[in-house]
Amino acid sequence: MQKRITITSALPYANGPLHIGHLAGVYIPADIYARFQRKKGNDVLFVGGSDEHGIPITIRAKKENKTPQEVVDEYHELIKNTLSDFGVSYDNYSRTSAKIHEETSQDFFLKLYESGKFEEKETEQFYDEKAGEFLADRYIMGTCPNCGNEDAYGDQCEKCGSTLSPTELINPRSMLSGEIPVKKVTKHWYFPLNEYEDFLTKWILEGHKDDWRTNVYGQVKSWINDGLKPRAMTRDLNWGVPVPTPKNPPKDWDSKGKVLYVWFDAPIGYISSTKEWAKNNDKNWEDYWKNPDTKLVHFIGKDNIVFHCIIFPSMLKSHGEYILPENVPANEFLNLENDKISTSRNWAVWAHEYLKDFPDKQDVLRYVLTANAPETKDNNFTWKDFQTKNNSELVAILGNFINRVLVLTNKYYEGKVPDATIEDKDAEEIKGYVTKVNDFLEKYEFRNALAEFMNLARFGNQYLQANEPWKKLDNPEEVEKIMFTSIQITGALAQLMEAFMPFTSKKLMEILNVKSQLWNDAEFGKIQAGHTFNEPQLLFEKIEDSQVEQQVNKLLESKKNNMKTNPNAEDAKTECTFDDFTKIDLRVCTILEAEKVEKTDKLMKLKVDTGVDVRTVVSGISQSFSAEELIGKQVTILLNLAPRKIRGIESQGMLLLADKEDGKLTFISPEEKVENGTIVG
Ligand code: B3M
Ligand code: ZN
Repeated sequence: MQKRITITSALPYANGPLHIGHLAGVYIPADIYARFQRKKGNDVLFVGGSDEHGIPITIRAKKENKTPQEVVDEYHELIKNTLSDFGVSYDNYSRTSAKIHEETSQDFFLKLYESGKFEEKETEQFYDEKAGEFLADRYIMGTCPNCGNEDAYGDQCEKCGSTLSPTELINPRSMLSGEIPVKKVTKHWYFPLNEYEDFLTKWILEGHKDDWRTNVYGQVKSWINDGLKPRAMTRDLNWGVPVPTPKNPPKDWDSKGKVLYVWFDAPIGYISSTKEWAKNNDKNWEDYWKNPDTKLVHFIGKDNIVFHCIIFPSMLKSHGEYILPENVPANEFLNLENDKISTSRNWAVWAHEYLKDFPDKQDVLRYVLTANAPETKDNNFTWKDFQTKNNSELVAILGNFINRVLVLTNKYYEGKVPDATIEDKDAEEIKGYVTKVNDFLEKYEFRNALAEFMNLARFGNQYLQANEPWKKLDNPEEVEKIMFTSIQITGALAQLMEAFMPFTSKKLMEILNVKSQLWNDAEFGKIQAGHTFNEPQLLFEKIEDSQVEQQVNKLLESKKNNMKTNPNAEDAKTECTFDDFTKIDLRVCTILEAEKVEKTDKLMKLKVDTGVDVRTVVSGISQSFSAEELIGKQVTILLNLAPRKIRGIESQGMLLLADKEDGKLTFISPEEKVENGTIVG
């Protein structure tokens, strides 16, 4: 019986590109599940979109000296295209700066407001008098009370991971002006989460203790056991969905300069994305959010569990017309080369850059990120393992088996499937793998499902190796049976592959000249006698050491840059020895005369007293100094630089200069007057 399933994936902040952690944590598993459920013949709606509000956006805007809208416009496109390039098969990918989202989240807010679900509270919030703005938690920095990290944020300490509130910070300071923030009274609308503890206990702790992942269940349990508190669902910010004014507002209503808390509006983004899709496809969006027969599944990372399992469901419950998620299969985090992926430290494999370096290898990354998925604990991605999984699994097991079957079918039967039958035991074996893959996918266990898919390929290799058709050519019937069986395994692999590696599955189906089949099709994966294949092609190719080295070096470059205290500093040159250093002769000298070199815009001809002699030096300093101000300056000269002709003038030596931030030059000079000829060393 067909089911209706609404599948959502966390809305990535449109403040930067996606990296492999996003793909592994959320988007690949969500897409595998959506493709699988479509293949099961279910009515699937798979929606996503960009999360375009919130502090991460405004921080990026400030950093890049852009408006928040400019930031989200840039990254929304990049993210949307990247997800599409990786085959993430959304029915709709929207954005929370869209009008339909503003309307949907404002309507949701007003429904709760008008049914008296909010508590209005005046509180003191940190306010930056210099910037004239209230400060969101993330805009306040200070010392973490738990670990002493002086750059902890008002909502979280990234060093020790503790969740903080601004009042807990020691020596709080504003990220906008650096000033010490003051406390100022402001009113906000609070959602009384504490009133939903019983509902959440019954719905999750009792109702989902067996089918929700332990990492999710455990986090929800500890949140509930710690006691839930009312949470402000509005903020004093100038970027976000404006707090709507009710039809008959109270006299003292004042929502000026206030917006919806990003975690109030963002999950509603799933609903607005659904409405946008429904409008474009002449569907009824409420079937996917309000019909109790619809199954709702949220794909997220572990840092979003509280919002998707406690806050958003309580909002939906409070609203009263919505269904609740049946499961929230949150992944843990993926590390990169044994270090936490970090945007700020550029310690990441950016998804769009991967596609530039490995064009047409989307499925290799989909495969590796699924095989290594951090489903129950943090896991690690290394480029060496990426190469190994590609070469020794995709090429050597899956690709090798399929290629042998195609080549032998071509060789023995000119690409035509022989008229034979498969033994029951072998048909059962294939069916067994199909069932295992199905059952694991139904339980959101994507790693195990992929492993069983690969076990079917292993079974194929073992079957061919054990039956060696190439040694039984004197028994054509036996060879026909062996090849027919191997072809059925290949047909099943092509169908099973679709959810995990859609690009390769499409390519293989073209070679096999078959169509995508529904999972419960009695002929699932079967290829009939007499069917003709198209020309075989290799499905995978080896990844060379040099390709891996290139990627590892990219990361090492990042690591080196991360150590730089000044990101603009040039990399250090190769090491020199002390002997090398003793070869150069640096001296203090005094400029006696200076004149611009005719018909040049930078050169000055200088007469300098080096203590050893008086000599001429040509230097490109006339855009930084006037001739007058140079006279009498004590500067440093590289005395024993071989003389060279510059615009016809012999220049003997080189003055030491440094670039200033304004692009002008400054001399390297002794702090006090010293004798000309003094050695610098
Ligand atoms: N924008 C992504 C994050 O926390 C956040 C998800 C919203 S899902 C409604 O990284
Ligand atoms: Zn800390």
